[in-house]
Amino acid sequence: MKITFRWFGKDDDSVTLNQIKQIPGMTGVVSALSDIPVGEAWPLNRIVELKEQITSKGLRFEVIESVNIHEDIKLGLPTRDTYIENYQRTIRNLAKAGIKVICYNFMPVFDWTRSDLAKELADGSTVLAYEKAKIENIDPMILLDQMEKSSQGFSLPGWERERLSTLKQLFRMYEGLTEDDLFANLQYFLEKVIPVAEEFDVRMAIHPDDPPWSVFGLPRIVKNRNDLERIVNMVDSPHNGITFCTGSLGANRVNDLPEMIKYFCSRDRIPFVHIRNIKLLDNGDFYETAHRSCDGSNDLYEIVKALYDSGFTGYMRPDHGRMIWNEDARPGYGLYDRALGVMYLSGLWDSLHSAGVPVHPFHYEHGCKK
Ligand code: DNO
Ligand code: MN
Repeated sequence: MKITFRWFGKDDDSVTLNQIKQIPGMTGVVSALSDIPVGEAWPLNRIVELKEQITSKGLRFEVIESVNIHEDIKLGLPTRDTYIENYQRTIRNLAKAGIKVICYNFMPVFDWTRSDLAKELADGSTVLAYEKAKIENIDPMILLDQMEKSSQGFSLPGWERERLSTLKQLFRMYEGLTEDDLFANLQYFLEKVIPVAEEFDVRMAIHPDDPPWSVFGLPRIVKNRNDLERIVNMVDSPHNGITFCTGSLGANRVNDLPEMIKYFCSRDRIPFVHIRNIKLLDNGDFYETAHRSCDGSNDLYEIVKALYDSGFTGYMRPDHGRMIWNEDARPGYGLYDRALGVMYLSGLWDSLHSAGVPVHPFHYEHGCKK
């Protein structure tokens, strides 16, 4: 398991590479060129420039999160072919710069969704939270009309006022698009990009939907074992893989995370893992917690053990952390609690190792045992 840390770049992150480097066991950072508009090809010189910033601190840069997918690809519009060609160019350029894994997601319109970015826990820390009632009673078109009439935005990521007209248009375009249509559009994309990923030996790794159910009436197709199985079978190649995000998939109780890890690792489809814990409530709401198994509903010991027993050699990053010790950082992405998460996760890993659980032979440098 290679321990990594997400970094949003020197202008967009309060956490520095010097700080990240001091976390024990840290091998590298996961980053992206977030200023390049979605759909455009990433220029090689920009990738190399970012890589040099990172490697000059003695950290590796082998995972991208994310190269986002243009909505026209998700919608299956005729213009998708140009955007797919750009994506192929990006894959080639990333490979030339030594990138091994590209994380992406296929969620229409929004990335992750929460109702609260700073829910206060009993110890005074704050966390991201999802209250079903707050999200699921919203009719997006009514909300957008209200936003248009007032000068207010809606205080969730993705709902910024500047995006108002795009959002209206996008919601209209997704009307009538079913889950099967979205699966077909993902398949079309994968059939074009996986051969390039194979040729350049880059692993594509789809991130699950967060939360793993439909929000605002939009279709979502990366929610559970069946969805993931369908996706990895669309193009049967280890280069068509998964970012196994325990916090996203764990919000659906039906998902048996250790079992899914063992299964998808046995097919060598997990090059990258996000590990975090969440507390699930009986009504389906959840909030994020510290990483320990006893703090939330995910059994992180069983999750790490499943990875360990699968001979996992891929990349792992702690996912969101709580905001603690008065840190002022991007919600979910402070230094302190994610660093504590790293220590817990590596403690679990090391304890398995010293208990003598056999290490399996690895057939792939950046994935799971075959
Ligand atoms: C949340 C993250 C996601 C993830 C993207 C991957 O913080 O896990 O935003 O980066 O969905 O494309
Ligand atoms: Mn994640």
